[in-house]
Amino acid sequence: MTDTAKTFQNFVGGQWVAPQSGEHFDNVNPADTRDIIGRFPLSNAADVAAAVASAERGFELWRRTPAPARGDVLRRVGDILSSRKEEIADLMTREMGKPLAETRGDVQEGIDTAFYAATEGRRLFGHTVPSELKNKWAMSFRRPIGVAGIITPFNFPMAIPTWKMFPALVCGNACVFKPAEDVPHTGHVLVEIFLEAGLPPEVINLVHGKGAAGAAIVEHPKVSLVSFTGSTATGSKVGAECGRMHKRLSLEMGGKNAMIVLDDANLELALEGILWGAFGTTGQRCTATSRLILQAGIHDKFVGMLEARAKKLVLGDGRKAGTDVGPLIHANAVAKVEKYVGIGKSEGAELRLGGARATGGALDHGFFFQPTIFTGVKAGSRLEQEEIFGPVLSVIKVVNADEAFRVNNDVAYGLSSSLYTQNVNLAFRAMNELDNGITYINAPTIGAEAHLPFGGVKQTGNGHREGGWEVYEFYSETKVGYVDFSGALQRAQIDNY
Ligand code: UN1
Repeated sequence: MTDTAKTFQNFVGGQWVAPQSGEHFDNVNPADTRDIIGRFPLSNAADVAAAVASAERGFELWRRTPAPARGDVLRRVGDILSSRKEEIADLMTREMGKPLAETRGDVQEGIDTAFYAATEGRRLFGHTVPSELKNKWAMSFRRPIGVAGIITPFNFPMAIPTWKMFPALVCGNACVFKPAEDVPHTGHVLVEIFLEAGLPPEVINLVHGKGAAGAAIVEHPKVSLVSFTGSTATGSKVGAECGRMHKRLSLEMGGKNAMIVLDDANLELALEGILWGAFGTTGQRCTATSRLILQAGIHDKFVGMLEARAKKLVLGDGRKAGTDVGPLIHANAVAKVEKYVGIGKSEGAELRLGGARATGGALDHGFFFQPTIFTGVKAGSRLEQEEIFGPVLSVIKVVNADEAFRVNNDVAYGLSSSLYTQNVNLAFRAMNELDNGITYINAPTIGAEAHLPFGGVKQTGNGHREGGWEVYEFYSETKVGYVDFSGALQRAQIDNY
């Protein structure tokens, strides 16, 4: 099949071009590795340099385009995404694996982000405040920054690039975009849509490739800001380089998110929540529920309910009706999950379900792994502390809410958390006390909406948020203007005191 696979190009300098490296890599369907979607450029530093030079030209034009007009382009992007939602979801499932219902949601998140961005072009608020001096005005306003380096992960092939690029563009920046090497087709289609919507060509540049291309973007002196979503290990390297070069940087990294179920919880509701939170997207979300903290009174009953339902989850090709759980993204992901199953066993946790690759029939051709549940997991063990990014759930038993909150907080990450209870006082205490960027009450750890700030504390991020109103701060620089119309020198802090 490789011979018939289409060869794709980068988009640099306002045109579709072959990589200067001359090299390509295969984009493979993780549900069936015999299915090659296409060959994509394995770009090098020279490709990135050409993309940055193009983006600098694009920026000079785009920064002078009024923000409401920039927003109009994003509105057209939203319209096109809406009209092509089904077709794009299908190609996303083919290259990424998650079931169609999930890739439809992923496209919808892009649509929501587009329409929010479109109207933000008519806000981008600054402040006008009184001056301490007579006949003088003081105000703040937003300026674009320059060339934005956008490096995105495989798990939300549409939503995450849109979270970053739509606000970057509305604020007047130009982009150099490198989608994850596992999902380049979605990145290609998104760039086609930008162009169809009327984005001036050099404002967007697409450079496919692997880590070397990402590193070249981060290291390029003319890339003024970087937004990266991926592993904490890679994020540390990106952070060190951006620190050295004084770049503005937004990092969105790992999670070890917990759902807490207390004795008074609605267990049926919590059961639906944990199945979705732990095994949706095959556990490959930064927000996936990878720890289940159960109060002792309902522990055994709830584990029984969970096991009975989890073993009925249907694994398969996400494009087939009836599939609940798709494959992992690649062979390395399978190896990592296998490694953590071994770690869990060696730490004395009890393997209650799964723990191995899922095989037989069509599954033999993909990267399928059984939904896996460990009970008796000790707080502080590696299984309980480290991000796995797969369908592995660790169950921890606690005596009360205080202990549950402590266990939730005692990890290096802090993206999302969840509490199931009927007790309104505990619900509000949890929102104050759980060390996460997002806390859900009576809902699982996944399901963030595009118009609210998204991000985490501790090792999950570096203090920035995506989504909502906050992301517009990241993609713009605040400038202050003073206008003195008194006709005299007025010295602040001196002449008025
Ligand atoms: C991620 O977890 O990698 O909140 C992003 C959610 C989605 C986005 C998740 N809207 O689950």
